[in-house]
Amino acid sequence: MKIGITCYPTVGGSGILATRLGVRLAARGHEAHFITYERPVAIQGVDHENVFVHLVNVVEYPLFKYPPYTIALGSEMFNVSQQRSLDLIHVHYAIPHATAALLAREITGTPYVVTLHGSDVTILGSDSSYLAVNTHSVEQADAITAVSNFLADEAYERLGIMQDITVIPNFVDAEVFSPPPCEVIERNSKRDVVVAHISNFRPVKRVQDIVYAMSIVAKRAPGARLMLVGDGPERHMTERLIDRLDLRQQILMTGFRSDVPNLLRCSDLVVLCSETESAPLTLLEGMSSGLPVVATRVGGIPEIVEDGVNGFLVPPKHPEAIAEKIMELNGDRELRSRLGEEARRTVLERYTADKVVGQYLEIYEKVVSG
Ligand code: GMT
Repeated sequence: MKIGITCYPTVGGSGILATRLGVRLAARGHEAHFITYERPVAIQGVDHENVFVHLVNVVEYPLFKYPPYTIALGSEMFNVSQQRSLDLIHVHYAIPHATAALLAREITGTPYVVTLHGSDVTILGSDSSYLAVNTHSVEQADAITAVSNFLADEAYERLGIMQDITVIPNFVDAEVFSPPPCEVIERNSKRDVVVAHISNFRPVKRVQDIVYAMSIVAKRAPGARLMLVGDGPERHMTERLIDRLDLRQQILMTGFRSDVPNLLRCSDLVVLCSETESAPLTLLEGMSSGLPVVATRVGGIPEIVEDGVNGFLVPPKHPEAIAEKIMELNGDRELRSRLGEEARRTVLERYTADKVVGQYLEIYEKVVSG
């Protein structure tokens, strides 16, 4: 099959997921044609004979305050559909990709599949600035998928989608994100824990809650360390808070890193305290690495994390609760191993490429056969 794929190429889990999927489809002999404004980060430096990148050209013009990206994207979808005889276009993150795909289909007849990822439904998608056109563009798709049951329900409710939405979970490469040996620290040595948090530092992630939690942990387990990996709008504010709480010794801000699998192998647990989240990749990556997770009981997280089985769930906006769970794991190496093994098992059972890619192919086949 020849599949056009549109996503945000540089930021966010939706782009990472779309790229992972494209590479897996290519490995199975399909053609993956990325139609994006930049080469997706996750395939930079990787060449594959079935992966192609078509860059959207947004023409600057003095008249424009906001260059019309949706039209440029729709035009490139049209061009690629014609030149490469695409069977379908799969867009990840509805805004504005679904609208561009709808426009392109009007001209070429090329069907499109929309995968809903998160704020394209829960935050931006349901804002009145986007709602009407976003809902129409999603509703008109030849198939709609969502990355969690939570998100599908939100789309029915907030966007008023009437069409069936198929839930297909996110996935990780379980060979890349695998348990130790760690190259730097021996994970089971007798010491306080190393906690990892990986995100794009957007307000929704509430990174500062983890810093507050760490200030509580530091009093009881002075050897515990927190690694904050990533970059984004709240990074500087977070740094200032770390200084104010005098936690420079305990918290390391690494910035953006390309060696996340190894950082996870050198950690003892993963923390995520978002106020909403549809299906976080960072949890899957931590769990695949054999780590227990401490995460907020919001959105689609309880579909992945079973409290007390493969990690712990805590209420949102509650640093004391995060600290308490970190301390529980800090004091009990056996508990860490048990939850970590269960976490890895959860991923192998439900969230690997082998379990998930076929579910997308089934959707494509249905769409193409009409
Ligand atoms: O929706 C967003 O906020 C951005 C989006 C992204 O591109 O990273 O994140 C969403 O999609 C990811 C990939 O499916 C999920 O891992 C995230 O949970 C989800 N974010 C939210 O729901 C806030």
